[in-house]
Amino acid sequence: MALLPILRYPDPRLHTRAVPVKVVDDRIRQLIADMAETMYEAPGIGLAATQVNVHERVIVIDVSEDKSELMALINPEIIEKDGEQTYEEGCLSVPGIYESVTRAEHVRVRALDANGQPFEFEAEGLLSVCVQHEIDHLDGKVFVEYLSNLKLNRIKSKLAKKARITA
Ligand code: GNR
Ligand code: NI
Repeated sequence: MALLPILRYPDPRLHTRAVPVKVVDDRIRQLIADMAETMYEAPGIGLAATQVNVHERVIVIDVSEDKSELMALINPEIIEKDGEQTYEEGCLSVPGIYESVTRAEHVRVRALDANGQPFEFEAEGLLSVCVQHEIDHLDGKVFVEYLSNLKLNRIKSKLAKKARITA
C-alpha cells in the first residue's frame, strides 16, 4: 500500500483525458488499493486516477458514514440519467473551495469491478453526485469549471495566494 500525491488545480495534468483500462490485472488492483488508502487518508468520498497522475479510467468511491463501502469502478459509463439536483461540492484537487453544482439526480452506471467483471448499479443523492464528479475527472474536467468565469477567476486568485503562503 502507498499514499499517492494528489494533483492540485490548476495543474494542467488534471485536464488529461484518461484512457480505458485494457486488462484488469494486479497492476490495476494495486492502483485501486493505493487510491483507496489515499482517499481515506485525505479524507475524501471519492478519488479518480487522474488526481494521482495516472491517466487510466479507474475511480474509487466510499460515501458511507463508517468507510465500510468501498467501490472500485473501472471504465465507468453513465448509461442513463434523469432529473436535476444541486449539491455543494468540494474536491481534493481544489482544497478549501466549496461551490454548488447542478447535475443529474439519478444515474445508472455500468463499470468493471476489480476482477474485470461487468456490473451495473443505480445511484441517486450523494453517490450519484460523486460518480458524476469522478467521471468528469477522467474526462479532464474539474468541478470549478462549471462555475462562471467571475467565480473561477476568484478561485484561481485565492488558490494562487494560498500557494504563495504555503510555498
Ligand atoms: O471528498 C469529496 N467530497 C465531495 C463532496 C461533494 C461532491 C463531490 C465530492 S468528491 C470529493 C473527493 C474528490 O475530489 N474526488 O474527485
Ligand atoms: Ni474531485
